[in-house]
Amino acid sequence: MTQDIQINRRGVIAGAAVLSAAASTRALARSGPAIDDATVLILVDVQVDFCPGGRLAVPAGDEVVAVCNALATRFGNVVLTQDWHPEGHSSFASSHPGKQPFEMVEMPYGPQVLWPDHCTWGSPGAEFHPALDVPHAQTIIRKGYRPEVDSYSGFLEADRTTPTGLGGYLRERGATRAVLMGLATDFCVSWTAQDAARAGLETYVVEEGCRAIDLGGSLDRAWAEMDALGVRRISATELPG
Ligand code: VGL
Ligand code: ZN
Repeated sequence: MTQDIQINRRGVIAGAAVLSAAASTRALARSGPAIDDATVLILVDVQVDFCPGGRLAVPAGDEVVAVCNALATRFGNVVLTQDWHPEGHSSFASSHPGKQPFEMVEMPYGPQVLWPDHCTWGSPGAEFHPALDVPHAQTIIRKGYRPEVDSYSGFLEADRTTPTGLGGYLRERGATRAVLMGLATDFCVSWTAQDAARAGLETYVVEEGCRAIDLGGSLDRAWAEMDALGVRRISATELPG
């Protein structure tokens, strides 16, 4: 008898847990963004050099491609960003004698991580991943093309004053909402998402559509900084089908 009651109770508790999981999935689904004419999907730096085998490979970076392809079909407005550096760019360790990739240097605009050479314009590594399939993307914003300044953000270069034009483009297009994913979560996705929020866009980052470099705690820091600016971290399941 006692045993039965326990079993029943467990069953009830298990049932309640299933119900509340379903309810919270529905609640999460409601918290996701609408996808309408004022919503833009920004796919950040889904490029060969950021994928396994590339020159600045993000672990499992290529796994974002399928997520991008699947979600992009639901968006009428898609913008791609493309990291696009000249040879000898100042963000490359090879431009700083005695420095190694992933060391820091002080630039006139502030601290800068030094990277392996990557995404040099015209090189195969600068191309979008060959499996990225978003023919309906409307705009490609290139960034990091000035030799002396890096640009993680698709909106503002690392001097934090020079615009790429994306903010003006989205304003003119009437965008009020941005959904982001791509590479790398803790650098170009985070900086672009933060600037989108600062530009007044309601901003969402789709977590499973991103992969991180994670240098010295940079991933946790990036999520905290995005959170502080009101960027919403969501799962693809929260997007309307
Ligand atoms: C990126 C480091 C250097 C990125 C670009 O796309 O996250 N990271 N350049
Ligand atoms: Zn770069």
